[in-house]
Amino acid sequence: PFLLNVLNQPKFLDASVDTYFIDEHPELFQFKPSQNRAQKLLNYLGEVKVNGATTPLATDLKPANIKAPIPYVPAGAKPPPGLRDVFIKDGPAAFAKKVREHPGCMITDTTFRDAHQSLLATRVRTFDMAAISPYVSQSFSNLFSLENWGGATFDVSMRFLHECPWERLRLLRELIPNIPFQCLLRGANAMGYSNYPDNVIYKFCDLAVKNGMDVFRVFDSLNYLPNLLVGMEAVGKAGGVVEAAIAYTGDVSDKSRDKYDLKYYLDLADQLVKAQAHILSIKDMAGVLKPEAAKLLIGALRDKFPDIPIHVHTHDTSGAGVAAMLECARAGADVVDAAVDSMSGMTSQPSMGAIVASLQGTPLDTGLSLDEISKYSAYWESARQFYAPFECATTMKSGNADVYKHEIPGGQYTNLQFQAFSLGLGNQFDDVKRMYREANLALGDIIKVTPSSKIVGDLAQFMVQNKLTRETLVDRAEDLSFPKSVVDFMQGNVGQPPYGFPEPLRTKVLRGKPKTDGRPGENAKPIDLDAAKKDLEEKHGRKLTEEDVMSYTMFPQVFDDFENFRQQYGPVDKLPTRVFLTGLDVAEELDVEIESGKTLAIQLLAEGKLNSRGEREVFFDLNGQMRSIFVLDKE
Ligand code: 3PY
Ligand code: ZN
Repeated sequence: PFLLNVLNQPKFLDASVDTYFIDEHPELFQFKPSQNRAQKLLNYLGEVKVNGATTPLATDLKPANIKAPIPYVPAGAKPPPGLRDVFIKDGPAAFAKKVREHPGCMITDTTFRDAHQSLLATRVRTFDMAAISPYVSQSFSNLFSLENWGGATFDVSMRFLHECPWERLRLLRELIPNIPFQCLLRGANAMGYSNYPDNVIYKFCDLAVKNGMDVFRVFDSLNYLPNLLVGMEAVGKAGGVVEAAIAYTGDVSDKSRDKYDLKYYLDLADQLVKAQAHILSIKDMAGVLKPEAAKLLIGALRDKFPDIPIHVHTHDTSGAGVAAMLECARAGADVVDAAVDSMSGMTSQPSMGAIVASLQGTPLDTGLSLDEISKYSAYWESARQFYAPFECATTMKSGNADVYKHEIPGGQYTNLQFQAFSLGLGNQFDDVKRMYREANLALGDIIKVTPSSKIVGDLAQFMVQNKLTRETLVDRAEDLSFPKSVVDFMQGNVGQPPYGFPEPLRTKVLRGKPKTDGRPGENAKPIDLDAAKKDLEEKHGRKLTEEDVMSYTMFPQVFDDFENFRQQYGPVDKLPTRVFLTGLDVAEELDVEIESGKTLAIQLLAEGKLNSRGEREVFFDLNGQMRSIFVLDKE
């Protein structure tokens, strides 16, 4: 911009300044053609037309060519006040107090995060969330929170959707100012799959709050307290609501089980409450908290901790999710998780409509309206069809109470089932589930949630491949080449499991390799984030934000690929989902609002024949003008 201003100076134009410097440096005028966003989007649409989806589609199913019905919201309507107003005005402690004093049972809506992580491979795009957000803000102001960030959404949004998770957060915040936002924080792993230096966790939480996040559900995949504390402290320091989560496994209603009994949960809860949690959460990631167990566990927690709000998360894998959440509410939980009806059930959360209807007119009434839920559900019933290529329902037809045996988390279950089917082993999925149980027991019966669930999954697969049983695994352990995740776990790099490591398996796997007995990230060197920013800007040749640096720090390769992609193809997140996934049909017209008040009118006119360079010319009408681009045909 500086040079261009110089070139426009009258003195320069009438040649009254000395231009030798410019004459001697012709390279200053070799500008990289600055491609505008419209041109970049045409590149994208051309690429998808010629070479197909840029994000791998999991099945042959096509996204539906329909419109999702958005309920009417008067333009400029001010959203009703919600709980977020309390948080903003009076801070997290007052917020928690208000929640505890509320007489009814409150709901967290997981539709924007865990529901699609569990049903649609985490593929729901900002575009479809934003479209319904004004309605959510108007009609669901009584929610405790809207879970819309964290877990797998952070890396999947960059990796497969080519969109920025921070932009998602900011846009939703703008559209929904009144309802608290909730994210899932993997303790010392933040949004990732292994631990980061503490300064990264602190900076991440600080930025998340600044971008609009409110409630952080902090968990650790082994319930390892030191890992949990890092996340909790980082959230607290950032000014967010610290929701400390205990991952639930086993069955407290089964007296014959000696691990993960009531005492285990009460002791851990005690430590979390002492560590300044604002809210206590039970995170039943597999959906194994039976109604009877829910009554026992939540009842005992309520008795022991009368002042702290209790929030329960579950999955409906067995089909008992609604029943379990009702028991939780009756036993004194302040908040339970649900997904809107059309995005609920099976490995997702239980149905919001069912829970709301069941509590209606009772002292635990949620304050949500069934009519509004019905419209919200109709929207997602349609919008879900854009994601048909990722639909878990292609292989999963119903709930299944096997989950009480294998304890596979909701998000992982659909992944494993999908893998089994795509390898042609669909009919052996039962074996995979049985082996998952065996692998878990071989590892000492651990808590299974990201990333410990992957360790168990990797070992299960390894046992199937090598035709091992739990006994032969231990017998032959010294000669086997174990998956890296299993070795890592045995080294203590994930944390310490509550009941210790399995012996003699650990010694046989490690064969003298070093072990960590404390917190794995304790001695990790801080990352110099300012230096990282400079390097990253140099690498990508443009100014980047602190948020970009954070994305890069947690997912270097994923961020680099994403950054290159957005430089080449522009704001693809502004395209409707069907078009994003499978492109335009010939003659189809599309309006793309690339920013407020700036809309591109695009029509695909034709796709040319293959030329001698192996390219095809794709013709568009852009805002009334013909444009064409050449795309290399990769087939
Ligand atoms: C995640 O870590 O992504 C989870 O959803 C755990 O349940
Ligand atoms: Zn979950």
